[in-house]
Amino acid sequence: MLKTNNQQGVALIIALLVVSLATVLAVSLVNHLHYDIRRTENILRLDQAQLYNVNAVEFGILLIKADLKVNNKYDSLGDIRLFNDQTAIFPVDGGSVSTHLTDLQSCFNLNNLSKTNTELSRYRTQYITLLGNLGVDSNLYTTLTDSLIDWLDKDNINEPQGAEFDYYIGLEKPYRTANNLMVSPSELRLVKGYTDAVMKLIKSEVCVLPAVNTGININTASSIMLESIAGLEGHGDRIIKDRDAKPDNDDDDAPFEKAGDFKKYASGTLNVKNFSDTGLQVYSEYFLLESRTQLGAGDIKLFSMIYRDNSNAKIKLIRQTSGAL
Ligand SMILES: [Ca+2]
Ligand SMILES: [Ca+2]
Ligand SMILES: [Ca+2]
Repeated sequence: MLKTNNQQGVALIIALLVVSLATVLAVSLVNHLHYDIRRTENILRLDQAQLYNVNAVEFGILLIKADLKVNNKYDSLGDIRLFNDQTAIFPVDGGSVSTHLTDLQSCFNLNNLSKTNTELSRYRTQYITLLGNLGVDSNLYTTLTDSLIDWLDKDNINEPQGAEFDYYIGLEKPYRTANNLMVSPSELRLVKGYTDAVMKLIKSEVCVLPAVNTGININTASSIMLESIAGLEGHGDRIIKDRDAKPDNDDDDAPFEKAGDFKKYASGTLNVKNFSDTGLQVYSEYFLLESRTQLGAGDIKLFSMIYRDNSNAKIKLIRQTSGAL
């Protein structure tokens, strides 16, 4: 009798174990199912967001094209603002899509310091003035300029205060010089002398375009950038007041619309002697279009560098990244 009771007890424990195991399995299966549903949902959301982003870029490109073909033949900060106002935020089902345009010819193109640039010496002088305007220590001017020229030039021969292969290969974590045009301004951090402190001072005014000898748009350049141009020292704020189309000044209160208008203005209104407008222009051909889609938990950003040929409004998508450009 005792033996039978024991057997019944063991059978009951086994039955309970089986039920518990089955419950654990069932819960685990349900969890997996929930997880799979969530994952599929996220993948679908992400695909949807990516499609919205592609459309946002297409829409942005259409507006950039229309600005030249329909709106005007020059580019001012007013044009950029108008673009950004028009494309601020579009509500979509479950989220929003937005685009933001930046002019890439208001900044100093680091690739202009390439030795393939016939205007190198002028850009070298402008770069040094710009470093000074941005508050960089004057003891660093030559090192920062020479090492950048060495980074871009094909040879392995040092500029007087530059750096080539032998310098970089001796570092704790060695690497080679690019000896080529830069692809991204973040590459500058690899070049001798470009410390965090220097980068912080200059990053807002420098950029990297996939070409050399690209001009500066005097309708969009900052006061600091304008004052780095030979002859315009001390005139930055005045130029900004005169081009902004706000009635706060009597002189030429509108963006400069044609090549030559600025030269007349600098020589006449600003009274700059022997002013040269080489490398200055009233339009832009390189733009950065940032598109963003927020959908549920998904937040997708796309940075597109866009080239718009000023002669025929043809558009070329130069580079696209999901991080910073
Ligand atoms: Ca325009
Ligand atoms: Ca080199
Ligand atoms: Ca060199």
